[in-house]
Amino acid sequence: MARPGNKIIQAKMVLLGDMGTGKTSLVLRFVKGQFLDHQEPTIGAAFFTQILSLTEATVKFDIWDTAGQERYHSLAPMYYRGAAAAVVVYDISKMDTFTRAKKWVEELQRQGNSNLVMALVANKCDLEPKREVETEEGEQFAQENGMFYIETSAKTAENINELFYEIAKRLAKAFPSKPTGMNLNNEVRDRRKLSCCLG
Ligand SMILES: Nc1nc2c(ncn2[C@@H]2O[C@H](COP(=O)(O)OP(=O)(O)OP(=O)(O)O)[C@@H](O)[C@H]2O)c(=O)[nH]1
Ligand SMILES: [Mg+2]
Repeated sequence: MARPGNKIIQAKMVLLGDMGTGKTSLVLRFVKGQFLDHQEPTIGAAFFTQILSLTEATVKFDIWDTAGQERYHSLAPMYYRGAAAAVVVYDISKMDTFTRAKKWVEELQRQGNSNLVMALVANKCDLEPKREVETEEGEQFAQENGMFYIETSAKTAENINELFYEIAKRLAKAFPSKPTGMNLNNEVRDRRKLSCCLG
């Protein structure tokens, strides 16, 4: 629950990345605390919600988990348009998924939302013996593109909460804490702020 005076931010978040990189698994770990060894490929996209309470704000995430298969690529703009945060995922054990992640970042940048909070997620870090993408490569690409970099495992839950907390913190920072609306409850007021700022 939000404390009095604590701002509420409703934020659209999108997950992008090659098929099988673990997008759905990351979201299911965060939202439901579960992991499936045989997660079905996503068809089109899936929608989830989750609330995170920080000291400075309560963030309500509307999460669009897109399908990585190439045939769904053309749907992606529907999901990243108007997003406040984008999570681009690759699998550390497959170099081609890192190549695909770079393409998603380029596509997001062509959309020109400079306020977008972007995370580069190197998932499946439990597969260290099969690693094909070195930490430094991911870190460097993230740094060059104004993203934050994090290594996760949906399987072991490593860094999953950290990923979403970091995004929430960055979103909270991006929104001014002084209320501007009149006679509105926090939620309506902050929704207005978001719709004006995030398009
Ligand atoms: N070892 C390991 N396997 C994982 C991890 N995350 C996901 N997987 C497995 O990788 C496979 C694909 O995971 P999904 O979450 O379906 O991947 P996705 O990115 O949503 O795939 P699409 O929906 O097709 O785009 C599943 O069998 C998962 O169990 C992880 O961190 N470690
Ligand atoms: Mg999926």
